[in-house]
Amino acid sequence: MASSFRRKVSISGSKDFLDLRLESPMKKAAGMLGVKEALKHGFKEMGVIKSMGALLQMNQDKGFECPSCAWPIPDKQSNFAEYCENGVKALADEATSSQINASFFKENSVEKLSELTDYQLNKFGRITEPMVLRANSVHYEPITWQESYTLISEELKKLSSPDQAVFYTSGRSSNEAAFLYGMFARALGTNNMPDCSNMCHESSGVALSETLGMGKGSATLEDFYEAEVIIVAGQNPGTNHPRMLSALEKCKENGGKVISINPLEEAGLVNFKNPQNLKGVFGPGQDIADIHLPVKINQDIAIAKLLIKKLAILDKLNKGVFDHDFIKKYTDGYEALMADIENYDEEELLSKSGVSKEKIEETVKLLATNSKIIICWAMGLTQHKNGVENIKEFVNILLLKGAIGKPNTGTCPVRGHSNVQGDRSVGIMHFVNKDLNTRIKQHLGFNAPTKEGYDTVEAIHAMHEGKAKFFMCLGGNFLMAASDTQYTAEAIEQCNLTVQISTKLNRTHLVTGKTALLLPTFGRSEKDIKNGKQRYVTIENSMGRVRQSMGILKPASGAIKSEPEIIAEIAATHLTDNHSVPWRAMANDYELIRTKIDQVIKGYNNTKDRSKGKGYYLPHNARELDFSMLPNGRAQMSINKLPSHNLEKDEFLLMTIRSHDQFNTTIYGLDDRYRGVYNERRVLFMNPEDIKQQGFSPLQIVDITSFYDNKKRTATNFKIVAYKIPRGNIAAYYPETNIVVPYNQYADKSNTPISKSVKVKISTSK
Ligand SMILES: Nc1nc2c(c(=O)[nH]1)N[C@H]1C(S)=C(S)[C@@H](COP(=O)(O)OP(=O)(O)OC[C@H]3O[C@@H](n4cnc5c(=O)[nH]c(N)nc54)[C@H](O)[C@@H]3O)O[C@H]1N2
Ligand SMILES: Nc1nc2c(c(=O)[nH]1)N[C@H]1C(S)=C(S)[C@@H](COP(=O)(O)OP(=O)(O)OC[C@H]3O[C@@H](n4cnc5c(=O)[nH]c(N)nc54)[C@H](O)[C@@H]3O)O[C@H]1N2
Ligand SMILES: [Mo]
Repeated sequence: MASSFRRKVSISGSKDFLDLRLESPMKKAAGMLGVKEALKHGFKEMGVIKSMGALLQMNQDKGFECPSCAWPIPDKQSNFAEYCENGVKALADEATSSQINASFFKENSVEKLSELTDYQLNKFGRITEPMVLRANSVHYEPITWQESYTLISEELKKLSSPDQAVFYTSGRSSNEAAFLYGMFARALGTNNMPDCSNMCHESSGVALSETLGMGKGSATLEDFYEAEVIIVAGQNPGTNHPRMLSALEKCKENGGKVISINPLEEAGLVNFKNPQNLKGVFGPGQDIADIHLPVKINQDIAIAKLLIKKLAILDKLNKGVFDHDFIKKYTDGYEALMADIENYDEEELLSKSGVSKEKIEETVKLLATNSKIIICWAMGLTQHKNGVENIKEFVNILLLKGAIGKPNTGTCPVRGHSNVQGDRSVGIMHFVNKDLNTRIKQHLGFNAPTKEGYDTVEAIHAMHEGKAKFFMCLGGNFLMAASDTQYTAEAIEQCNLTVQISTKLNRTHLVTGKTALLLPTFGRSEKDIKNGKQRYVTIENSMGRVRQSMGILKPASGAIKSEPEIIAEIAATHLTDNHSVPWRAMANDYELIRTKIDQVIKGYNNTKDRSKGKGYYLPHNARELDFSMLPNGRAQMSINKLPSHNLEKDEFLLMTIRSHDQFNTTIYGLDDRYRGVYNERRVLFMNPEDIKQQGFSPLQIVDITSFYDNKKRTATNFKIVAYKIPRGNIAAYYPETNIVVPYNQYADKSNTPISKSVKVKISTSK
């Protein structure tokens, strides 16, 4: 599909089918097969020597943090191999020996490249020199670093207000890079800082802030081991956070129980063969989920309400189910919640949830008799219109049980990108924090803007309307990550200049503003040497622990620069050396950046020393049972409504999910091994009864269409795969399906796109 700009670039690439092969979905995750797959991938991309060298240093105290997910390494680390199959794939993808340079771009126009799939684009390998796409050209050509900084500054000077500039951040950047980047945007005068978490855990951030006072999870990894019940809702750890399975396994070995709430029976939650111990390699593996609740898409609130209702009845009969001392001492809203739950009918909740009565009873029993409870979740809860309320309802359960701020309890929004939490902590956010602005004035010497900026959906809208003209991205693949690919492409193409600080080629480099810059940077695994000294950066994991990361591999090219260096040079060029922030000095010496982070960012303290080894935990109010920042100084129970979708007979709820062979928009391979899908991504998972009822047949080729605001949005060419998924629900991979997610449909309060519950119809492809 061509976009409206004069460059004829495709927003989807080829939709030709490959040779799809189907097998039964796997019950077991990882084990030796996982290790074999990982090494195969690593050796192919990086070569044997480089792979082994790098793997020995990944997630170790003196090495680098895995660039894949944000799951923490154990506080008391025992495994010499603290990585997983998908971590190895992420490393191999970054440390690949494939490369592209000026002659590649001379041969290949952006128009031609855009006809390829995202998988093919990523396969070209690392970008090795700065490139520019001039206004009337379809070929990138080389540009010097200094010329690119000047070009950026010239464009910034042309803006009539700093608010015409937008600065996006993906979650793989270090704290040091993100801090400089956020402070540069503010020094320029704008809070337009959308970031990937707007599309991800923003709903968690809002829900947790409103109920518990801070937008981060409270459980630590150590809490997992002796928890009595762990609920995993809307998350696929076997693929997306494989090392989490080791923690769940440990909990089970200590007698804990795991409950999975998911429309799909994901491998890993069913059975896990831990490749890091002998039992897992040679034995039968551990069954992880004791209870699987196959919820219908977006009916988690129905389950949570049903659980609360049944627990409340038991509590009345036999005191001790709820923690009344805790409720009295620390919470607000108990009576209102109990009154509201009376309005719901058990049978109705049960039928909405799609889960059997027996399984609900089993779950109620576990929750009634245990109090060390942790609730984990990811995109299956956040990416809905009611994403914030989904999470608040589960927080209600924890508060009723007094399962907050005590050992082996708490909230666990499992973060995606390896440093997405750190980026937010050190100042990447679109809203205004008065305290932060005061400290910026005090320690960095400038007045930070006081007007709220654009988040992701607002930024797209502003660009589309021509209100934003300059768009810079610190990593990521904005076009493919955002919803409504066609609309987002049109938005980006409205810009005068788009700037991408990136490691590898992706579609956002091809669908660009009038002029585009491609600035190549180091990956996490690469050595960052300045004046003969090897430097490290810091990362914050999903549980709020800050730790050092030092790359060990030779950089992909001598012509690429570190992220802090690129940002500092842009800032110094534009704001000049007279600015109150010593940009260049900070990029020369990261200790200077860390000192400023300690001064400006609350909770960061003596990071230089404390980030060594296992690192240090940032303070968390809920861990201390301090709710003084909330109304009445108490944690807030909340009243949340049931969602309603009113589906017609031929309408389905679509969830857009990840395969086992991708990291977000980076497609490593074409298999989804655990779900039994090989060599094809354009598949649509559908219940066999629905296939029959709609008059389709398995492997038939169909289009998926959504109808919102009187507009049809269609993703074409998907093969139907019969799959165990609730009736009325379908699933297909992201980002191929983003085209049907409307830009203006997102969660209340958090603006997270509704990527897990898009109302669609299915039709035979023409
Ligand atoms: N290998 C690998 N690791 C990754 C990533 C990756 O792409 N690849 N991405 C990283 C990022 S940025 C993130 S945010 C995380 C994402 O991690 P996940 O959130 O696990 O990723 P998704 O594939 O989006 O899966 C969502 C899960 O929610 C379920 N689900 C969908 N709708 C509902 C619902 O309404 N209710 C419930 N209960 N469940 C539902 C789906 O069946 C699926 O199992 O992973 C991170 N780690
Ligand atoms: N429909 C649908 N849409 C979704 C989702 C969904 O589940 N469904 N999930 C959403 C979620 S949870 C997220 S987090 C977003 C992800 O959105 P993004 O974070 O924007 O996307 P990624 O695919 O992670 O970005 C990959 C690109 O980052 C660059 N890169 C990789 N490593 C580095 C590095 O170290 N430094 C720099 N500077 N660049 C690097 C590479 O060029 C690579 O092509 O997508 C969201 N979009
Ligand atoms: Mo994410």
